[in-house]
Amino acid sequence: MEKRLQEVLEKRFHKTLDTCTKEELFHALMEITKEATGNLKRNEGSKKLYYISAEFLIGKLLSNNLINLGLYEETEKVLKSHGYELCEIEELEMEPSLGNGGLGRLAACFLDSIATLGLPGDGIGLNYHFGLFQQKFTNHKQQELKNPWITKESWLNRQSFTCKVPFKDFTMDGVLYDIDVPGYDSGCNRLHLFDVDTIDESIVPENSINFNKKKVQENLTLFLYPDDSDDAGRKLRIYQQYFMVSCGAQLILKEMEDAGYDLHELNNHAVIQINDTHPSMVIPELIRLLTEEKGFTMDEAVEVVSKTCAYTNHTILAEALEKWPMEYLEEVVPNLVPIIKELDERVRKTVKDESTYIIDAQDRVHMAHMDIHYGFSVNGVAALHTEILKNSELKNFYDLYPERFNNKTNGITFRRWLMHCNPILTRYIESLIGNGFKKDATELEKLLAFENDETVLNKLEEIKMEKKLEFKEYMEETQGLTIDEHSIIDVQVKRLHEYKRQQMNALYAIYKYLDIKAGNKPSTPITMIFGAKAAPAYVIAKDIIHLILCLQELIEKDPEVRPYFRVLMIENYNVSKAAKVIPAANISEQISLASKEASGTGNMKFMLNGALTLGTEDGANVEIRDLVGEENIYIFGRKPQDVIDLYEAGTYSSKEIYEEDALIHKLVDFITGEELLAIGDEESLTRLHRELIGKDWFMTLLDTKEYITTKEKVYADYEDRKTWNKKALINIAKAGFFSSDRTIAQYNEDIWKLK
Ligand code: Z15
Repeated sequence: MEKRLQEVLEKRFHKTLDTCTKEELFHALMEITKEATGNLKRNEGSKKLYYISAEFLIGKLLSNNLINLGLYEETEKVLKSHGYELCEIEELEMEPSLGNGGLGRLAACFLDSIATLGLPGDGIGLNYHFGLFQQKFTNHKQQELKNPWITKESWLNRQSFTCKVPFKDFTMDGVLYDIDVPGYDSGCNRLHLFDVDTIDESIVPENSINFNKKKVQENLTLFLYPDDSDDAGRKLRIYQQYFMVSCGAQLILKEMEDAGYDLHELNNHAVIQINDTHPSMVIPELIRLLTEEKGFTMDEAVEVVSKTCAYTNHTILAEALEKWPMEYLEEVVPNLVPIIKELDERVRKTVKDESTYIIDAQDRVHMAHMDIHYGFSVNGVAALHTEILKNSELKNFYDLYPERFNNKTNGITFRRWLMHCNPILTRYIESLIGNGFKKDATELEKLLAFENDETVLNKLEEIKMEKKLEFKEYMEETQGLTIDEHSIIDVQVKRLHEYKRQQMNALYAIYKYLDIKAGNKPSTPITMIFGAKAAPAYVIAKDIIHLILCLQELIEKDPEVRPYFRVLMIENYNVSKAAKVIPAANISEQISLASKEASGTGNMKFMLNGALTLGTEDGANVEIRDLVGEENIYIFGRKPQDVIDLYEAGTYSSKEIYEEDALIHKLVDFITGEELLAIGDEESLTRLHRELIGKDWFMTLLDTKEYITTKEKVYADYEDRKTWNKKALINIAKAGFFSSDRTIAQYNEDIWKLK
């Protein structure tokens, strides 16, 4: 590595390792890493997976690629011997922001695991130039800026493949950029990102994310839609989706023909995993291409496509299940309209249950319905979620096709979420149980042998302290906030959404603030950390951010409270920041309204890094509890079935709780009390106050009391550090199940059947 680095630095900059700048070093490292990845053998086989997704939240790639190539430690040593830290060089890379949250990050973890398991499988998506917006805080509010992440030199490699995508009034030329995806000690796959050459970045002004929505040729791949689990219902989104699936379908058919396969046997050589409904139009598009260009009859095309496509559902939130008005499709993708109508007709001929039709009585096209009728597999993303799909949300489909339904509990790649973000913990684990866990995550269970070993437990606590100090330094540099490393670090980082109930955590903060004001000082100081982006059009979500930032200001300025209790918000929470805060956390907040969080994946990252979960019986929290046992997790709140029944009955009234419970009344009213009004915006705080009392669709007040008592218990338990450390060790030891290597092995075993 040293020799290669010197060569590249000399050739490109006429510099050496001792004279170059950090930027030059970064560019040399990127070049070497790209070259090494390009030299890897491609994963191959007679059948190939295409993971098609509107989002791939890959994060920075330099360190992760070095890890997967087995070059990380050597590189670190070489840099150190010349006075550099690899982690400083890493900071110079721009973070690709090609995803919103869980769904996009899951796709990125999956690519890593697919490559690592040696399976031939590529990603297909879009190359958004500004990706997801960048978040800034001004006047205690979220401000959105564009995020130009693509630099002159990047991981993107332009390919010669091109294709034509026919819209109603014009045709667009798709061009392809690939990013290599090296597996950990394995072969390599690719992420295919489609783009158009006519994009005009200059139509977006410097300080905003506004642009002319009508100029599709110029704006198609400028931005990722910033809605997470709720839909803006914009035509531009249909343009993006159709562009993605048409390019993807054309690439797939070309690869199949180039390999010499008979397209009538497409399903024997390709499998397409549809990530949520955003890429669902790949089904009618493939049928269109096969019938119009490849001489297939409609029957033949429908049959082979149905045997090739599989659908993953990631949510039960009604607003996230895409339903496009037929009128929109007619205006944007008229070519698909007759095919979608034909697919609907075929359902109507054989199925009685009208609730499963693709086109409903209001002439809207239900994308998920199309996926289920014309795919061979439907999966949920955690055991509880899949049960809810089968028993309530998609019950009518389950009755029709029980054999199509299956569960694939989500996972995370341990390369990024342990080895990269927590090298000291990784090294220590290795010293205890050897390095087998790096290839087989279930070997982490060997740590259980040390659950009563005080030296080991103390060392775990020391490592946590080390990561807190690193995080402290980072927050100081980036936001000028000085964290107390001796405080308990209690973290809720995830997209801002009412169902995730950051507002309930904020009510706890109010409770604690008032409690300290009343003279009850916690024995160990508490630092509550939030990080969250809100969709720009999601008003209440932004109001919740405003509330948290006002609480932060109130407490930071209050010398009576600040030494004991603080509320801090990380600005522009993203993958890189996740990798910094998660290893520093003691408590992982997973407090969604039971039944609403399909899985969650942050919960897995925290447990792997030795934080204890404070959460509801929701998503993968249920499986975490089953693995670690009741005594090593803090579960509270209404149960999923109770919540489902409450919605069914329609009897929940937050107003009643507010009026009958004096404590809750006081906490809610604090939102519009004089302290916060002196800091924040009256309109915003009043709107949130009104929402909590008058609507509270995600039942915050239902669980607030139990949340407060459980959290008090968690903080009290932290005082017994030995027992706490033992719980942390058990969490790490049991995290192996949540490796995405396991998830991907199951997808392959049950759905893809590659090799
Ligand atoms: C998203 O991030 C998720 C679901 C969606 O339907 C959309 Cl549009 C975005 C998340 C789920 O909310 C989360 O529970 C899950 O862990 C994640 O997908 C990955 O499956």
